[in-house]
Amino acid sequence: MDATLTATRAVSAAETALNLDPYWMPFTHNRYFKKKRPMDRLLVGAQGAYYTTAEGQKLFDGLSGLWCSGLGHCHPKIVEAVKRQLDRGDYFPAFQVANPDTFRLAERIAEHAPADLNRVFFTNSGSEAVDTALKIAVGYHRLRGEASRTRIIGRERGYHGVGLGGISVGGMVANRKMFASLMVNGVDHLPHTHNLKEMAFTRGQPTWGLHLADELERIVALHDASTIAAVIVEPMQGSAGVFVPPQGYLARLREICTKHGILLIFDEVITGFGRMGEWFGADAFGAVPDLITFAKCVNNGTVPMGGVIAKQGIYDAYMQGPEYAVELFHGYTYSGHALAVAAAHATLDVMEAEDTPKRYAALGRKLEDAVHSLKGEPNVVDIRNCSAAAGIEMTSIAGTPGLRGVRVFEEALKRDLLIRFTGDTIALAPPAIATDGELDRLIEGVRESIRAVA
Ligand code: PXG
Repeated sequence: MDATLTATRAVSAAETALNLDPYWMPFTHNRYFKKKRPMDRLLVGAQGAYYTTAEGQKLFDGLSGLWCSGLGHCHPKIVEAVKRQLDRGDYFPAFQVANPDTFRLAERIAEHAPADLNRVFFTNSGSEAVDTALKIAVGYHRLRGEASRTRIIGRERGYHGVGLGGISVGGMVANRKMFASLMVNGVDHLPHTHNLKEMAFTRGQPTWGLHLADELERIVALHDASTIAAVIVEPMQGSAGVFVPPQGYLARLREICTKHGILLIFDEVITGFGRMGEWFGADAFGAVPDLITFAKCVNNGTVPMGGVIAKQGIYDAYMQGPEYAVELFHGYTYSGHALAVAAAHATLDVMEAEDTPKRYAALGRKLEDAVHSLKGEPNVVDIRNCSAAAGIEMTSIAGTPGLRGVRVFEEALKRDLLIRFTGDTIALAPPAIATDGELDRLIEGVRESIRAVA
């Protein structure tokens, strides 16, 4: 027997006795998982575009981790950079001192960011990035003598992480309804832009829906611009199931925000760092926000990292009062953690050398054709795609919303595919390194899985 096989079996035996009870799994059906003990869902290895399960099964990574590992897992250059960093230093405090590599990373991120978004604040997650951006926006207006601008406008079906700010401006009911008493005051929401009747099976950006950006004018008229600090949207709504912005929609939001002195925040936690075929969704969709939040692909998901990129004018507004005093009372113990910074430098090295955004664009063109070939499969009511991301929406099994999603997910696992489902919608976001053959297998596996649950 070969050595790898022996090792795999040994791991598997240990996992069989695993106590599943103490770990409260995030965004997971805990009871179902623990009752079922799915060995094909215990992941023990990650290399390139594949995971290895406790049973030794190889699973293709259909969502690039959770949208974060676009260059493939354990990229040798990133692994090497993190290991090298550990030889030099593990942790440096972020308050009042800093590691020079953090300054260098901010400079590199600013170079890739659109227009004059050139001041970078580091966090450890997308949720923290969102809360940070909201605070920066509200503080900015106050510092400029417009303290009445405190409202934030989000969007229905938006996902901005799980911080209290993020769920307040977010628009996913399940994430909000339990925590109403904790929500930030003074939030309103734009309507979401998805409409099955008008745009089902659209390739790329829908032509219908631009008028929904004008709803912002209505909201501004209702509350008065003098009370509104910022609008926050994902350029492409990822978590809700890949909702692609209608043509011209984001540029129209930009126009309205500018007209009323409202800051525009693009939450680019998913769209940042290449997936949209450009470095940022702002570039891909032709609209420049005032603040960008990022996380995930900034360092290929290797070490937690997120952040906010601000226009210089926003940063400058904070630079007042005595010079010895702190300007922004905000930051995290692990802001700009040395290992995350090292991983990010290596990630940017790879992305710059290989022009990763272009690879995503090329992958996206193939994904478009491939995923739309699923039209006509049982229960499929919509297929959406946007560069290297796609959503396949299915009807619910009567009376049990979300169950079809679970079942298709499980069928896909049997076919060596780890895909993502949200409700009864499948999301696909293969890594930039996915080959044509892998893309074909992904789509054919999804097709078989959908049929198996028909
Ligand atoms: N903003 C956006 C736009 C996101 O997509 C967050 C903020 C929060 O990031 P953190 O790092 O705090 O999780 C996200 C996260 C999915 C999926 O399956 C999406 C996310 C996370 C996990 C799963 O679509 N997005």
